[in-house]
Amino acid sequence: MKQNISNTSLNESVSQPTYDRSTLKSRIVHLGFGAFHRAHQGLFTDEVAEKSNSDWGICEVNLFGGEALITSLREQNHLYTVAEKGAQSTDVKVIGSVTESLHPVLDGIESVIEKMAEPQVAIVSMTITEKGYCADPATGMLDKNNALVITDLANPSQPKSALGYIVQALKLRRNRGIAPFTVMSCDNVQENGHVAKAAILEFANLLDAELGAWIEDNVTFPCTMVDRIVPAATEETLTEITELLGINDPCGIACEPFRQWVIEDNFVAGRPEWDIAGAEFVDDVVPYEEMKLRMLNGSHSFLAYLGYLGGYAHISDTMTDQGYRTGAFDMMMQAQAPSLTMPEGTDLEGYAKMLIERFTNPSLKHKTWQIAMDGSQKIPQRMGGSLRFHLEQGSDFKWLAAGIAGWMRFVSGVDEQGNEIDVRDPMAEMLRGVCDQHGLNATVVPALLAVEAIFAPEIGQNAQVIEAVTKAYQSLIDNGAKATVAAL
Ligand code: NAI
Ligand code: CS2
Repeated sequence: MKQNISNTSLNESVSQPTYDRSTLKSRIVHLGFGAFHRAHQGLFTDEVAEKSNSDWGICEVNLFGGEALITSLREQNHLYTVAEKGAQSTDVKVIGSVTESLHPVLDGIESVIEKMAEPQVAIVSMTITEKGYCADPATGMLDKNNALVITDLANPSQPKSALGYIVQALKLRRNRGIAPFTVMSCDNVQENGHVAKAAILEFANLLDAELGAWIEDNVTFPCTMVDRIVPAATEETLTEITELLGINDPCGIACEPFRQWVIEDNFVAGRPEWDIAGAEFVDDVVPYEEMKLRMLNGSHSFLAYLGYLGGYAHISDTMTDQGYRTGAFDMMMQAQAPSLTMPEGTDLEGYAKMLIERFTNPSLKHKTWQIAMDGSQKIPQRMGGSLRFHLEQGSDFKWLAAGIAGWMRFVSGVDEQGNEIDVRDPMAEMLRGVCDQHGLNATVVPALLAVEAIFAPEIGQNAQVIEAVTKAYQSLIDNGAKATVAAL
C-alpha cells in the first residue's frame, strides 16, 4: 500500500482527529477545494466534530482545475494537513472533516449535480474566487455577456459555472420534492450572499421564471465575512509540511495562525455549530465584511501592485520598507476607516495595527503577484465604496488613487525594469489592449477609468478621480513605485 497520511504514523507533535470520522455525513457540498477553504471552513468543521457530536462532513468539489489535488485527497482517505505558521513556531493539524470528493472531469457533471441534490445536503458553500459569480464587478449583478453564463443558459443540464450547477441541483430538488439547501458564499465579495443571490436568481429566471420564484421563496443566501491569510502552496511550503508531518501530503496547506469567520445566521436546513470553533453568528455581517474588505483587502491590493512594481516579491518584504509600512497603515486609517459605519466600540485603529503585524509575519511567503491577480474583480469592492465616500465628503483619497494607479501600471504587463509581468485577470486581454494604445503614458488613466464594468461612471468619469489617479500614475512613471509610496 502506498504510504500516506491516512495509513502511516505521523510525527508526535501533529494533532489528528480523535472523533469517529465514519459518523460524518456529506451534509455540505463545497465548491472550490482551493487553498483558503482547506485552512478555514474545512478546519472549523473539523474542530466542531472534535468538540461535539457533530455529523457535519464536507463533500469537496473543484469545478475548475485541481483534478490532481482531488485525486491525491482520495488516495489519502480525504485527510489533509494545515500548518499554522506563526512568526516563531508552526502548529500542524490533520483535518478529518472531508467525507468525499467529486470533480466533473473525473466523475462527470451529473454526479456532482446528483450529489448536490441528495436529501441530506443542507448547505452548498463556495470559495470560487470573485470571478466565479459571473457578476459585473462594478454593479455586482449577473453579467449576461459572461461566456460561462451564455453557454450554461444554452445547455443548463450540462453546466460549467457554479451558478449553473446550483440552479440545476435546486431544480432537481424542487422536481423531486426535496427541501432546498442554503447557498453560502465564503468569497471576498462585498455582500457576498446578496451577490450570490442576485446572480443565481437572475440566472434561474432567465431559464424558468417559476424555478426562479421557488428559489427566491425557499433558498437562503447568508453573507459571511471570512478571514485568514492563506498563500497558494509552493514547493517550499510542501517540503516544510513533509518535514513537520514525517510524510508527504500534496494536499497540505500553510497559513497564518489568525482566523475569523462572521456568519449571518440564516440557514434553511440547519448548520454546524461553527461557533464552537470560534465563528460568530450575527444578524448583519455587512459592516464586518466592509471593514475587512476595505482595511485588509484594500491595503493588500495597494501593497500588491505597488509592492510588485517596487521589486518586493512578498507582502512581508513590503513591510520591511518603512514607506510601504506607513503607506499601508495610512491607507487603512485615512482612506478606509473613515468610510466605515461600525457597531459601537469597534476599535479600527487596533484592527489596523493588528493587520500590519499579520502582514509582517516573515514565515508567510504571500506573493504580491498572487494578490495582484484578478484586479478587475477586486478593485471595485476594495476601493470603490471608500472612493465614493471621499468624493461625497470632499476628503483626500491619495492612497486609493495610488493603489488604482499601481493596478493600471501593473496591467500594462511590463515592470519598471522592462520585464514582462504575467497578468492574470479575466479582463487581462482587454486591459492590455487599452494599455497598448497608450504606452506608458498617463493618457491611459482616463481610458481605463472609462471601463464601466470596473468603474461606475460616477467614479470613472469624475474629474477629481481622473486628476488624482493621473498624478499618481505620472509619479509611478517618473519616480517609480518606491518613491511614489514614500512620498505619500
Ligand atoms: P485557489 O486558487 O487556491 O482556489 C480557487 C478555487 O476556485 C479552486 O477551487 C477553483 O476550482 C475555483 N474556481 C476558480 N475559478 C472558478 C470559477 N470561475 N467558477 C467556479 N470555481 C472556480 O484560491 P484560494 O486561495 O482558495 O482563494 C479562493 C477565494 O477564497 C478567493 O478568491 C477569496 O475570495 C477567498 N478567500 C481567500 C483567502 C486567502 O487568503 N487565500 C482568504 C479569504 C477569502
Ligand atoms: C488577498 C486575500 O488574494 C487576495 O486578494 O487579499 O485573499 C487575503 O489574503 C484574504 O482575504 C485574507 O483573509
